[in-house]
Amino acid sequence: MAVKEIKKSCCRMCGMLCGIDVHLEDGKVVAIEGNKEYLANRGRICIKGSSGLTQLYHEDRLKKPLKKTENGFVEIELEQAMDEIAAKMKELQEKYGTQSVGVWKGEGTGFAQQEELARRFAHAIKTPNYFSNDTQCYAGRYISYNLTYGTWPAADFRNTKLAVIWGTNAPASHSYWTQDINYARENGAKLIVIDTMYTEMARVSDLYIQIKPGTDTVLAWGIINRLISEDIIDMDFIEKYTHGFEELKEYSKEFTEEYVYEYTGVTKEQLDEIISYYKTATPNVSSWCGTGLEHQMNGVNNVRSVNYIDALIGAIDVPGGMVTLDGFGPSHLEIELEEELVEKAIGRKEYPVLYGMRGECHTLLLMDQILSEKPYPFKGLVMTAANPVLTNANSTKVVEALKALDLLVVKDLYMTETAELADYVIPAASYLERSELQYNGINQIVKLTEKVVDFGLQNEYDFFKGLADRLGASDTIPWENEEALNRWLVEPTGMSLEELAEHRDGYQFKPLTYGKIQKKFEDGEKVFATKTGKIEFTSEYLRDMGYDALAKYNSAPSYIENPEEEFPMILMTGARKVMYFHGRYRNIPQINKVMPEGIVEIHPKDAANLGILDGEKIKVETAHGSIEIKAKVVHEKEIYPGSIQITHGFKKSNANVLIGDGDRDPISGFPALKSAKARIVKL
Ligand SMILES: Nc1nc2c(c(=O)[nH]1)N[C@H]1C(S)=C(S)[C@@H](COP(=O)(O)OP(=O)(O)OC[C@H]3O[C@@H](n4cnc5c(=O)[nH]c(N)nc54)[C@H](O)[C@@H]3O)O[C@H]1N2
Ligand SMILES: Nc1nc2c(c(=O)[nH]1)N[C@H]1C(S)=C(S)[C@@H](COP(=O)(O)OP(=O)(O)OC[C@H]3O[C@@H](n4cnc5c(=O)[nH]c(N)nc54)[C@H](O)[C@@H]3O)O[C@H]1N2
Ligand code: SF4
Ligand SMILES: [Mo]
Repeated sequence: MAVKEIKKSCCRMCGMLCGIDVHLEDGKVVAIEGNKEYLANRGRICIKGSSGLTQLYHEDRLKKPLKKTENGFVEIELEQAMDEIAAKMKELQEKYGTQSVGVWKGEGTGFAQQEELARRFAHAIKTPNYFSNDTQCYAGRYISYNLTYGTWPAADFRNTKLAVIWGTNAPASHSYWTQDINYARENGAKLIVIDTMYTEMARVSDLYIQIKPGTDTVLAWGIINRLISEDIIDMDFIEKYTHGFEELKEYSKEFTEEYVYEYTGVTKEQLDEIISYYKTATPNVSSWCGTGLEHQMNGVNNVRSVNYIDALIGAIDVPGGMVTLDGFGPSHLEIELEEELVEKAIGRKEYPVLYGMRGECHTLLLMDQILSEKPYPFKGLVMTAANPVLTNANSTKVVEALKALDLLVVKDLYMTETAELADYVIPAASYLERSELQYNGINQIVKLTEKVVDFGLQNEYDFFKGLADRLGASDTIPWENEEALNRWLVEPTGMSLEELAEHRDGYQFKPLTYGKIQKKFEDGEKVFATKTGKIEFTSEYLRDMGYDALAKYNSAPSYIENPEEEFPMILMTGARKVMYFHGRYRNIPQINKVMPEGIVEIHPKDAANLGILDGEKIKVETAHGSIEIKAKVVHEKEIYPGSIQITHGFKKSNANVLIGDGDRDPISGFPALKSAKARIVKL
């Protein structure tokens, strides 16, 4: 009789961290199912989640460290690899300065402790140069919400009366939110979806607004203008908790209805309907801004202008609105760095808000600095859980720059497109081979994931600890192993690791509560961590830095600002497909067969004009590069006319070959991944 057991973890095949039951027989994983008790996903998982089993035992997984030689990669022992990597880092730091090496953590290991650990390691070895996928993801929105509220309030979808979804397709990208939104809809809530494409989310909405790519700020200001003039705002809330209303009101007058219709493609009937939904549901309205808004020239202000709407109607800390969350209160791994080194952080001068609020250096500027050696040489990069050859804007430059390094170390599960460029490739232990703290925001849950199996592969902690020890930074990364680190992390919470481990279905440290800000305010506490202590329509922090204090529409997409006849189409990239995750899972058969190759989605009228048939191989060209790719002629409702969409992550039709790194949001420095200029050439 086989010994059967179930271990409880969190799925990390994407960032949603669904609760999972991992079924084992005689120590071997035989199935992964959703954990029904886990509040976030309530038992459901997606095709990626169940495919965690295929990934765990995949024959392509790296098992031995590899070193690049003249004859290609050769296997070496882990200790040797770690010794050689550390020796090379030391040599580079001695020769070019401690800042000449850096660390890059990708989406593969996520956030929370893994992000903090990677940054701590960088600072421990005296370099300010910590990079991550967050210079193309999340940080833009983090900045936006924090500029307005001093925190990022969460959308309370389950209890909402109106969910407003801007540039996100939850069924593909944020799985269980769809459950939450559907739950609210069953209780009478309405759903507005604002997207350039008729997505799965749009299909179940009460109102779908097809917007012209990159113009969301204009629509948001148009809504603001109407809400103010029709007095659908909450003046008590505004007077008590906000700052900058008069400036906002004045600027909103520029967004006349005619201008909004003309500019965004939204119709009068649609705007009227949006306003009537707000009127009925206010203040129990929750909104979410996806990367559809963030991956734009005006990304930060897109999101801020949407924040304004929520604040104007007083949707803050009310049921079904935007709620401020309680934290679990663990220790944090961040450590300070000397000012003299901070000043050398790559991208800090150009994007001080990004560095100031996130402690992130800029990956796009890194590529330029590697190639130019200006303002100083950058020579060595330790990268874990990232595949920027497929995921960073301007792949051609990424390849050139990574090749120019004296040392590139990549830690991954597989030999990726980026790992192929490395001097050393270190096999990684996956999420099922680690134990770490994972959180769920809106449900206020913490979970210590169970290590399910052990193949003897090195985890993230041992990697950084091993390098720190060899580089004389043991004092800063002192914990003996991952468990000791976890123990230290939970210390201030009053809960021991053992107690936490008993909550195998996740521990809800506090139920969600409303009215916190009102209560705090009355108690005379500083409510919002902004400069004025209020919700800031005008950011005084931005004003001090020389930016416009208000979220103006200053940086339109380049296809509007600098139109070029030879590139008449608008190129959007990266719209999520449920089965893939960025560059991952092309090697998982049950996933790959659903979508074996990249496609460019195109409007039937545009296809007809160009004489292109569904399924035909065509060429997409931009000023930065060209790819050959299969055309998918979609239904006329499905995509904004004149625009095309390519999901990134395919090696043969790499969307990021087409995307330049020059068009950037002025505050976050994010590349405009979703409104580039392109043309289509028939082959
Ligand atoms: N299956 C799967 N899930 C994922 C990921 C994945 O790769 N695969 N990635 C994860 C990560 S790291 C992230 S950051 C999230 C991102 O998840 P989402 O925020 O949902 O991001 P996208 O799918 O890139 O884009 C969302 C929508 O924006 C629309 N859009 C494009 N341009 C515009 C515009 O100008 N205005 C508006 N209003 N809409 C526009 C697109 O049509 C698309 O439907 O997904 C996460 N979840
Ligand atoms: N054109 C375009 N480009 C985009 C986007 C877009 O919308 N359009 N979206 C952007 C966004 S939002 C993001 S977040 C980035 C993501 O970009 P990346 O950070 O490069 O993310 P992935 O491609 O998912 O690569 C993660 C890697 O981690 C590895 N991995 C998985 N688990 C582990 C582990 O436990 N340990 C280690 N060491 N490695 C592991 C995987 O095998 C994979 O190779 O892409 C961005 N790129
Ligand atoms: S949505 Fe799918 S891949 Fe993402 S955590 Fe949940 S089960 Fe895993
Ligand atoms: Mo992301």
